[in-house]
Amino acid sequence: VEASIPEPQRVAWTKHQVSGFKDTDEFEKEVVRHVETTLARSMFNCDESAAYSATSLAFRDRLILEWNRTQQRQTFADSKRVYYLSLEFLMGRALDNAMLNIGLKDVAKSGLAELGFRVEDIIEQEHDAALGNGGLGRLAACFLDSLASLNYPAWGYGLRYRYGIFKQEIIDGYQVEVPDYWLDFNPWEFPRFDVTVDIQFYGSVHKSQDESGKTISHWEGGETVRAVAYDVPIPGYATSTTNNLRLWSSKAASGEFDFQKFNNGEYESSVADQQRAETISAVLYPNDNLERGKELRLKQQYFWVAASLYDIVRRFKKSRRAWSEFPEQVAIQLNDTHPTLAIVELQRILVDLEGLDWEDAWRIVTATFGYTNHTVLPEALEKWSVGLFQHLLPRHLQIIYDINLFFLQTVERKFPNDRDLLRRVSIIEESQPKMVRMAFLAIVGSHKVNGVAELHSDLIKTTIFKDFVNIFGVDKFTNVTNGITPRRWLYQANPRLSSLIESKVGSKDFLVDLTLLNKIELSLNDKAFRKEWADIKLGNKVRLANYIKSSTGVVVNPTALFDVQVKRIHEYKRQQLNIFGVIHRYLALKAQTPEERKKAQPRVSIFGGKAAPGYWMAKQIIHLVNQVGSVVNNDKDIGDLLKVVFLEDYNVSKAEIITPASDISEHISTAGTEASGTSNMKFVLNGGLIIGTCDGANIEITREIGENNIFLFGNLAEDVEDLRHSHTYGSHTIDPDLAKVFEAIEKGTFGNPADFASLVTAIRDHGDYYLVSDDFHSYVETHALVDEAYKNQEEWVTKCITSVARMGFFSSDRCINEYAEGIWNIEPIKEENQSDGLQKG
Ligand code: GLS
Repeated sequence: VEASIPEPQRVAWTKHQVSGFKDTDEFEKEVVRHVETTLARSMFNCDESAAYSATSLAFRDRLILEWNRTQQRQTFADSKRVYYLSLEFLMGRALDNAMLNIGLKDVAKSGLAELGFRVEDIIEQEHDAALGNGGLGRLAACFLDSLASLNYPAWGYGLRYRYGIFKQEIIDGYQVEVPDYWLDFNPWEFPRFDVTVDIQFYGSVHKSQDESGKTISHWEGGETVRAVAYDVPIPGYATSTTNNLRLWSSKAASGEFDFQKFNNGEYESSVADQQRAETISAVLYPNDNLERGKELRLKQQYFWVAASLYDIVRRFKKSRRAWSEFPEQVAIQLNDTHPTLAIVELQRILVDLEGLDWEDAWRIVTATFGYTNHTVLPEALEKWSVGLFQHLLPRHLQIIYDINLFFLQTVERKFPNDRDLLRRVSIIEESQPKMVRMAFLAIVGSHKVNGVAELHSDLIKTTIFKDFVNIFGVDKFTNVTNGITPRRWLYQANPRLSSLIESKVGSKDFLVDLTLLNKIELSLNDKAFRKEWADIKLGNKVRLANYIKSSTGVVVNPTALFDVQVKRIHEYKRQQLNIFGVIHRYLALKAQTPEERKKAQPRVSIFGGKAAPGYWMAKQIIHLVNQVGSVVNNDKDIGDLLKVVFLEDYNVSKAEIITPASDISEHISTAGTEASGTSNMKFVLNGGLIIGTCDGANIEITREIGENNIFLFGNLAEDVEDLRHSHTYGSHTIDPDLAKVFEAIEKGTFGNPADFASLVTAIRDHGDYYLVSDDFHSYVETHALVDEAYKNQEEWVTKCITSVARMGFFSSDRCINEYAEGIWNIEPIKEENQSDGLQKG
């Protein structure tokens, strides 16, 4: 490639090669240049927002240089890449992360100080990139950080939503949704107006025959929408590798508007096509663990998948390899079933457009894809009606039918005469209306299927995908326990704890090999270390207390036990169990004499999380938490013994403040329902303990840190079915303490009882599907143990240090290495002369 550029040109280019800033002086020069040119401002009107913009642009310039080099390096290396297809990437803020990953935060700090700004204030200016709902989207973001940090050639593909997850406001105790318009100024994306793909929808299929008599299908779409690429650089930590996240934005393929109509004065309809096209990437569906079957959602899925595959195939074709080598060059991971259409689309490209035989194409397809399942909740498993498919993607429906036919034929050969098995595993559910079962399609079209924690991976093999284990063999199914990136969730979120750990480990290497944390266990009895540890926790709690005061007006005592549950609001996650527990505590305190109360352990119960806008019960839970807060927080008898707060608009940047400040956090889902959970890992890594059920990754956390360092309670997954059955068919007696809580609610202690009736009756009268009553006693008792344990601060700190020391396993680096080896078969590509994971800056 280089040789094709004439010498004089090459000299000119090399002479002017741009290099990024390296020291404070060069950084300041870049900031001032951006303020004065890009932003057209000056020293006299540079506020914090402008300083943020200029700082980000300076860092972005640096990132993009490394991005270019990385892409060149990976192209020259010509080895296998992985493409991570995810409808959600919950990135949060980028500036702090970029500064830390490239090792130039100190440079920025001193440069900004000289220009009159505090780096912390500048970081605060950034709007979160909130293109996700919760754990699934944040996992994708952690994976991108690990992929880059480990130098894997990897791209993320997603949608560039104009509106990310809504902003949550709490008004009179109720959730109100406000649009999140985050694109006003986004320095972290590069529009690629030259990288576009036209995507078709609707239309019809007709067949023709080629010279050899082979039938060829032609799909003529009825609508075309253009996908435009926006690239977001993803810097690895302590490496020059900067990977790409490509997000697609939709616009009208026919240009801005219809000139014909415009000239005729039909102004409104002249822009209608444009608006219709732009609607596709306009909003993120705000549901976590729930699928609604809306046509626009299926359109989003196909739009994104088709654009991404076109891009991937285009890149592959440049190498002029045979199609059979495709799986040696390309691995595609399906983050949940949302991108399952990619399986069908690749088969369509190979058979209809490239002329491969069905079997050859299918071999390539199945060798390329891997599918990660993230939930067993039935309401979250995607199904699309055959009618909708027929209308929107007629050719894809035909291909799905063919995939299903060939699949069922192999099943029939292996298990002759088992009609019920065929019915159970068919990709088409013979219901009214008929439905396409996307998870089954994903399994049939992938070479590996994985769950996200051990229990979850076992459950999918024994319940929802049991038949497929019999059909394909157990080796197709595997586990990759989730992880989190220690760069954001320790180094960035908890800088003081991170540097204390660094002082004991002897370097920052634990940030690239988290198992090195075990070295701090040697300092368990070091008095100064323990004191500093406790001071840091208190400092983080003071910071959160200040935030609680400024955002809710509630004053909390930072020495009280901070009890946190922050995550999406969902009945299966059981925030209702938590708030009923809080009410129980309140009633118990009220019943005590002032003397008795003196012995009580003061607590602050902190809640946060969004409810899907259409999820009535979840909204009731939020309302109840707020109502309980307004009663308890103003009760003179109670004072600091109990405070209850609901933090508005929980998101990634708030998690960075909340997580380091918790003493205990709640991971209390009904056993068997939370596939993994990842905030449990974040809290323990930040020196907080957890109370939890034997569910998801809690189980593996327990195994790593030891049973003495976690507060487990409640029924086991294996007993859930029987318990549910007993509620329906036996006599469902409510736990007596819970009954008293209901009594207080129904007396109007927390406002109009009618507002909370559905929360009570779900448990008392409608089968208590989530086993709140069954687990209540054990939950309350375990909280009493937490209180007792917290009183012995020495022992508490021992538990915290020991737990952190043993959390090495939960790095997303470990997790990504497992995917790379066991599923993708890819190798890292490092810059020459680059040593292993050592900080450059
Ligand atoms: C989820 C699960 O509910 C979480 O338990 C899991 O940690 C996460 C990432 O694997 O995926 N599935 C889902 O639909 N939303 C999630 O957060």
